[in-house]
Amino acid sequence: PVAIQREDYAPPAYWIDTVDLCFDLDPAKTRVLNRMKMRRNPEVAAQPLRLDGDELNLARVLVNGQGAAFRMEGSQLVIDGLPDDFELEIFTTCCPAKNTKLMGLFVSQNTFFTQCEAEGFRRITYFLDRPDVMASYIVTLRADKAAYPVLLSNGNLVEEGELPEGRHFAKWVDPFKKPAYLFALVAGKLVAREQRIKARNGREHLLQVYVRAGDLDKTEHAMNSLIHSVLWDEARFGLPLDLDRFMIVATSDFNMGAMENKGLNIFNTKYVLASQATATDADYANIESVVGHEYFHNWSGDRVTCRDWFQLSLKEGLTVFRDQEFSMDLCAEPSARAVKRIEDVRVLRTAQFPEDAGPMAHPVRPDSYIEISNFYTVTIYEKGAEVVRMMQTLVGREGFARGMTLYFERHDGQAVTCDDFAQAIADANPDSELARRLPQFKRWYSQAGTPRLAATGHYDAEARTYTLAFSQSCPPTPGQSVKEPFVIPVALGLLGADGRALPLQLEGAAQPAGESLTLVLHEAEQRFTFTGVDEAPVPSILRGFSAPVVLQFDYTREQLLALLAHDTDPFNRWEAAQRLALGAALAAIGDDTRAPDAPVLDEALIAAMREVLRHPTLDAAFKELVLSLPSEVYIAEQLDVVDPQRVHRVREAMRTQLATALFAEWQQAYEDNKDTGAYRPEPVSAGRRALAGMALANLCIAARESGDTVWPGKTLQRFKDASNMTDRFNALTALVVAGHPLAAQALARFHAMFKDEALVIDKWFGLQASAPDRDGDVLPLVKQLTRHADFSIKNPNRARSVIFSYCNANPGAFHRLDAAGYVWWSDRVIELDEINPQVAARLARALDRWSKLAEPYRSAAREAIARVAARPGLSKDTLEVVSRALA
Ligand code: B3K
Ligand code: ZN
Repeated sequence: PVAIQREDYAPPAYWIDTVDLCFDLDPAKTRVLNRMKMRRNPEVAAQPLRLDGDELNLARVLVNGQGAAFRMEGSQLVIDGLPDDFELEIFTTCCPAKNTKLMGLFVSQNTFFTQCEAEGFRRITYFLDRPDVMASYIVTLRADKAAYPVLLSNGNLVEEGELPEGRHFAKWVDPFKKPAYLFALVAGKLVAREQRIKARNGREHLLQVYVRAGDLDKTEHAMNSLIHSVLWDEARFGLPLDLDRFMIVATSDFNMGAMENKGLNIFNTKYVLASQATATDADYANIESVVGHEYFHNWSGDRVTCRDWFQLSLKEGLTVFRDQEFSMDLCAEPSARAVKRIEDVRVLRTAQFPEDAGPMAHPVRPDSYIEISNFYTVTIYEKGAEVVRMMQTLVGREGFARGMTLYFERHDGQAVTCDDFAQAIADANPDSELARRLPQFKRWYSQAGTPRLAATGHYDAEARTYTLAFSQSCPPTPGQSVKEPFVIPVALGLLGADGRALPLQLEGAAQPAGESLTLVLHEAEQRFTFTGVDEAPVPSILRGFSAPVVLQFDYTREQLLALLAHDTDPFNRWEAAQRLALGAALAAIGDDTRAPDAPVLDEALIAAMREVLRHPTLDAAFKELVLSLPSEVYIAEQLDVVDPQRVHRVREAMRTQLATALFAEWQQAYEDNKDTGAYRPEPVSAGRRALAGMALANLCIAARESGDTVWPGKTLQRFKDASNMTDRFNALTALVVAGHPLAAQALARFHAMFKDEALVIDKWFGLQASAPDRDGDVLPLVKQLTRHADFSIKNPNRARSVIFSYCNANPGAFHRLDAAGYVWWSDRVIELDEINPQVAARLARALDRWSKLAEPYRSAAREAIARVAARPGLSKDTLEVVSRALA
C-alpha cells in the first residue's frame, strides 16, 4: 500500500456541480443510477477524469447520453478526451447485505444505512470522493413499501408516492452543497419522536429522532439534547440551524459513535437510546455530548469543511472543543464545569499522551497516511480540541467568538485548512498573543509529541521575590527527531502557607494581576519573577490544564497537601491528589525489596483523602474524582520499563488500602449519597450516585479483606432494588470487582432481566471482560464469553464489549506471563480483519506500547504483532498499524 502525503495535495481536475442519484434498494442487489453535471477545473492542466470506486459492479457509463470509452486502473474508472462541460451517467450495483465493513451502503436489522466518511461514498458509486469536491444532491429512493416504509436522505423531502408491485419512492433535495462524505440515506421500518421548535431568529424547524418501534420511549433525552444544542450554538456562537428538518437515526451496527451527515445524522444506538432503567449517568452525559458534537458539525464540518483529510482536526478538534464547552455551559454549578474539565483531561492523558509517545504518534495535522480511517484518533480529536482551547485562552472568550464569526464569514461553503482557521481567529484579534506569535503557535499543528514543561521555583526572602524558571522540550516522534519550542499558555497562582491566594505582581508589569494569571511561554527557557511576595509560596501551575503538556515540578509532599487542601483552582486541587497517589505508586513499583502486601499509601496521604471524603462542602462528583486512583495505563506511562503485573499489584494494594483505612468514611459517604430522589440525569445528583457507587465498591473490597458479609449482602440488595441503571450497575460492579461469590448470581439475574436490551447486554459482557484478574481467570472467562449465544463478532458494539474491554481496559489480565492474552489478541485481530478492517485496526493498537514492556512481555508482544503482520491479505488498515508498531 502507498502512503498519501500532505505535501502532494493538488486541486481536483474536475468539479461536480450536481448529482442526481436514484437508488433501487434491495439487500442483495441495489441498483444505483448516478447522473452528474461536471466540468473541467480550468485552473488545473487538462488530464483524464479519474473516479474512485470500491467493490462496485459497473454496468454502464454514458457521457452526454452516449456510450463512452473508459478503462479501469486499479479501482479507478478513467475516462479520456472529455469536453469542458458534460453530463456523466454511471450505473452500478452493490450488495448491502454482504457489507460487513459497514462502510458505504449496508444493512442492519433489515434497515439500510450509509456511512461515507471518510472514503465510503466510492462504495456506493464512482465519484470524485474527496472533501474539496462539493456538489448539490438530488436523491430518489425506491424500495418495497412494506419492508421499507421510511425513506430518508439529506435535506428536504420534495416528493413521495406509490410505484407498481408494492414499491414506493421518496425524492430528497439537499439545499446545501456538500462533499460526498456527508451523503446519507436510511430506509427501513422506523418510528420517530418529533418536535417542532422555533429558533431565536423565529425560523421553525422539525426535529426528528428515528429508532426501531420498541425504542421510542428511550429517545426523550436525545431529543432534549438536540434542542439544547440548537439553542446553545445560536446563543454562544450565533450559528443558527440552517435546515427546515433535522434528523437523527439510530442503528445498532456502527463502526463509531455517530456521523454528522448533513441534516441526517446517523448514530450508534449507544449514543441515542436512554431510559433510567437501561442507561447510566455516564451514558446520559455521553448522549448529550455526542448529539451536541454531531449537531455542531452542521457548521464546523458541513458548512465549512476540510480541504483534504490531513485537515481532519479542522473540523474534529474544533467540534470536540465545541461539545466540551456545550456540556460545561449546560452545568448549572461552576463545580460541575470543573468536574467536566477534569474528566476531559483524564481522557487526554490516559489515551492521547500514550498515543503521542508511541508508534502511531502523529501531528494534529498529519503529514502522511496509508489509511485515513486510522487517523480518527485522540490526537486529531482531543489534542486538536486542546489546541483550539489554547487559542481561546490566548484571545479570550469574546475574542474567540469574534474569531469564529470571521471564520464562518470568510469560509462559508468552502473546503479549507487548519491554517485558515488559525488565521481567522488571529485576524479577529490583531492585538492578541495569538496574532503576535501565530507562525510559532501553529507548531501545535505540525509537531507531534507531548511537550515536557519543567519548572523550578526560587524564593528570595530578602528581596521578597519568587522566581519561576521554565524550560520546555519535546521528545522525538516517528519522523520528527528535533522539535522547536511551542507557544504554551501557563495559567498560575501562588498560595501562602495558610492556603490563601497571594497577590500576583509580575516584575515589569504595570498592574498587579489578581489571584491568577496566564504566562505565555514561547522560548525553550524563560523565567518570571513575582515581587512583593511576603512568604515562600506554593505555586499552582498550569491551572485548568491550560496546555496539553507534562508539567514537571518537584513539589514536596507538603506543597501537594497544601494544594489539595486549599487551591481555589479545582483542576490543580484534583491534580495534587493525583500526584500524591502517583508518587506513592511509583515508589512502591520501584522498590525491589517491597513485600507484596506492604502498604503503599502513607498516613498523611490517607488522612488527606479522609479529609476530602468527609469534607462538608465539596461536591460529591469532585470527591469521587479525587478518590479515584490513577489508572494502570497512566501509571505505566510514567515508567521507562513497565512490568504490567507489578503495576497491577501495586494499584490493587493501594485500592485495598484506601478501602480498609477509610472504611468508616466510605460507610458515611454511602449513607449520605445513596438516595438521590427521583432520577434526573444531571451532574450534581449523578455525582452523588457516582460517590455512593465508589463507596459500595470500597466497602465490598474491605469486606473481602475482613470476611464481613454484611456489605456484600447490602450490595446485592441494592442491586436488586435499584430504581435506575446507574445504581444497579454500580452495585453489580462492586460485587464483581471485589470478586465476591455473590457476583455470580447478580450477573445471572442481570442478564435475565435485560436479555432483550442489547446495550445493557454489552455492559454485562464488558464488566466481566474488564474484571480484575485473580490467578489468570479472566482470559478463560473471556474465551467463554465469545462462545456465548449473545456474542457476535460482527456487531462492533458487542465485539468492543468483550474483546476491547479485555485487551484495552484490563492490563492486569491481558499481560500474562504465558503470553496467552497476546496470542488471543492476534487471533481476534486476524479474525476481525476479514470482517471489518476498521474495527480490526483499532484492536490492533492494543499493543502500541509493547516496546516499553519488561521481558518476557516485550518479546512475546512483539512476536504477536509480527504474527498479525505476517498474515497474507491483511487490510491496509491493520497493516499500517502493525507495520508502524514494528518499525
Ligand atoms: N465524523 C465522524 C467520524 C467518522 C469516522 C470515519 N472513520 C464522527 C464525528 O467525529 O463526529
Ligand atoms: Zn466529529
